[in-house]
Amino acid sequence: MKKALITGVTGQDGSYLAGYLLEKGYEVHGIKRRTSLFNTDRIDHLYQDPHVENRRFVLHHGDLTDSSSLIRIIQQVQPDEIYNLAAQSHVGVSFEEPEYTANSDGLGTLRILEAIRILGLEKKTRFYQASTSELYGLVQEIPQKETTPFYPRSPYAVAKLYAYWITVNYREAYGMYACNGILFNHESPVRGETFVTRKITRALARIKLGLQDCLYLGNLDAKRDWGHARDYVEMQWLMLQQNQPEDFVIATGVQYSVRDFVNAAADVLGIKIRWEGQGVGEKGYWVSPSTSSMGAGDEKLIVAVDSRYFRPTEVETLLGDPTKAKEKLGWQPRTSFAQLVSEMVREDLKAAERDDLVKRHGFAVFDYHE
Ligand code: NDP
Ligand code: GDR
Repeated sequence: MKKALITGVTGQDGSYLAGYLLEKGYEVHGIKRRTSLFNTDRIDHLYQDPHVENRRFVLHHGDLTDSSSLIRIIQQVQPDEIYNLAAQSHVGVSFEEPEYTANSDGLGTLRILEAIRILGLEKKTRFYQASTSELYGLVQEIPQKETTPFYPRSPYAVAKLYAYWITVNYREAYGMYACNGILFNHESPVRGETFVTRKITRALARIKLGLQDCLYLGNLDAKRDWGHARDYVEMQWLMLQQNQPEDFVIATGVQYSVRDFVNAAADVLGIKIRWEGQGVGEKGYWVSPSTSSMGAGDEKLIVAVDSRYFRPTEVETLLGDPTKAKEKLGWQPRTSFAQLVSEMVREDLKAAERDDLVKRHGFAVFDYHE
């Protein structure tokens, strides 16, 4: 039975990958950080009681900023494959926590590679690094492929640039099977709530049910190549099953703006938006057919641009060219943009309906701000 170790197992990709590898018959080990509240919501469905014999899903406490924990866990598990998915993964937050982001996302990668080497596992353990389309930043070529020059535009992207090159360096210097998946944005119903797609689907579902008034966003003109996390984790696994380690771009090859995403999500909910103004003054109004409380012809402000969500340096446009992955890995994204948006909205609508039920039965009168 093959053993895999996943850092960032409690995150979006970690949860999909753990499920995928368990289905494939792997023994899966995950590293989670110590937190004051439970942080395992995304993997609770995979949980196996530590008292059960021969369990195939095991969690370890550790942190990418703590070499001692990484060496201990890798020594204990002796994994065939390591997937380094852990990161401070929010680009906007990286401007506020640049040093921590460099430590966890940049040096964290080095710590794992060094642990593999110190433990003499260079020929046994295959290593996957979660690289990112953010490396292209201020894009030098459209669409972006494996050979497109990098131009990172955030502390996050600069940290990930270090991680990318240290992975290449350990492959070349020590003959390790180490590779980078340069993944473009991928989303799902368990995407973190502060990334723009999930922020939109969650807020519009709540607005639809009257639980929230307005959705505040930053740059509506930013364009991204959005795929589904479920599809992308399969490529992470496949990259470690090749004869030679290589780096691959994984993307859909189709691009939409943030405003397109808002319109698509609103569409699923039967909300029509009229846009007015531009830049920081741009606003989106819910137009008829709308809520029962609104009269004919009334409009309701539901989207507004707030400059606090703008970044000091923005990545305006990303569009991937996944030709290499198509040819060598047989990559074919299975989920379209419309299907992705629809799945996310429907899941958030279910959650909003639960909240609404609680509220209508008088349980949501408690206000944390009172
Ligand atoms: P998430 O933010 O959902 O998950 C990140 C994971 O890393 C969480 O489990 C988090 O733990 C953990 N983590 C954060 N800091 C540390 C640390 N210091 N030590 C140990 N664990 C830590 O990210 P995604 O699942 O979306 O992304 C997975 C990886 O892929 C990340 O490296 C990201 O940068 C990269 N990536 C993501 C893309 C995307 O579109 N999703 C595209 C390209 C690359 P906790 O749950 O406790 O917060
Ligand atoms: P990104 O994702 O920065 O591409 O990084 P995010 O969803 O945060 O932003 C995408 C674009 O939307 C614009 N935007 C907003 N973003 C957020 N978060 N909140 C807003 O209110 C908002 N309004 C507009 C952003 O400016 C940006 O242009 C994600 C992460 O998963 C990284 O870890 C990963 O490496 C890359 O995708 C590929």
